[in-house]
Amino acid sequence: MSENFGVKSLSLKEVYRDYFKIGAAVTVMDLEGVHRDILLKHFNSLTLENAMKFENIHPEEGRYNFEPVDKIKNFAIENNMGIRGHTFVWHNQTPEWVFLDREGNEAPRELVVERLKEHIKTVCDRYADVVYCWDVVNEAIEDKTEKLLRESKWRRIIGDDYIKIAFEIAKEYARGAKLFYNDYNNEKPYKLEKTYKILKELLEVGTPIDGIGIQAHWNIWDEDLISNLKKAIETYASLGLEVHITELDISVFKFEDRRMDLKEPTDEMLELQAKTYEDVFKVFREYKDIITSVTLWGISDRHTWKDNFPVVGRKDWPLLFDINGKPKKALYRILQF
Ligand code: HXH
Repeated sequence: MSENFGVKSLSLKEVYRDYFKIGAAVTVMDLEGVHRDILLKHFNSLTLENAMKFENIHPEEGRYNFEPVDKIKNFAIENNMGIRGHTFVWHNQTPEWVFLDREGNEAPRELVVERLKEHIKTVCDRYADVVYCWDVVNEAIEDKTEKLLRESKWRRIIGDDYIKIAFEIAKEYARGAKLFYNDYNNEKPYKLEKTYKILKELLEVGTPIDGIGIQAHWNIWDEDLISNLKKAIETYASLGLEVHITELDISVFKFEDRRMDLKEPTDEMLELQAKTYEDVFKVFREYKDIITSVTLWGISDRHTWKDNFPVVGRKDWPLLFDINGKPKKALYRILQF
């Protein structure tokens, strides 16, 4: 009898029912075929991998593209799922028009704030019945230099208080959905320290932030991961914040590794990956009073944004299901504990 006997029938969302929501990042294509079946069996939360980003949902002034978002919303409602809204203010995937006036010069502060308000109001109103939290600001913290805040058009035009302003606008229109600040590497000491500082200051001046999203784009070779993660969760909890794991995937490559020769992951990699998933989910369960949602950044290894990042054209295998949608070792390890 295989060691997986019995575990095959288990469902992630059922196994974790008393812990936290289990989410996946999706495109409309994922609502069909094998991915649909996986979503229905294992997940109770969805994030739109791209469709809600500013450049997709609001490509031109006065024109919104709601169609793919509505499809996913309807699928979520039909199947009792919630949506993690992603994202309003980000330095990437935001169209140029937001920052330009009618003459094509840099727009004044008031115009940019007004546009953000209209955008947040429109999107919040349309999806209020299904969205349980919003990534209000994504990736605002600088990670290359000693500086705290990243340079961006949002910051340059609105000023250093742009984060507070974005949360205040979201608070006004989000109708009770939780408001999150989301970033990557924010469990690593160098960025944890900066993030703690920024969030503490924001909270002290009354910014309505409910939680922090730890993106969790991790890999199987990081020996400090578990200790960093625990420290980060405790640090954020000390500020009274909820924690969401928002974009979990566990690459088989170290970030610096540029190798391009692999046609499939090695057995050693798959075992290390299973162990890493097992270890991080153990931490998630341990902190279930702080962590309220865990989202995988994709469904299966058939397609993942890691296929092109950080090495363009290289395949990666960072998720819980293989390229055919079959469960990997890693899935079984987090279903049985
Ligand atoms: C996320 N960014 C986004 O939140 C999500 O919306 C998107 O779909 C995928 C990933 C992760 C990310 C962050 C930084 C980055 C690339 C991706 O760029 C660098 C990271 C480290 C060092 C240098 C650049």
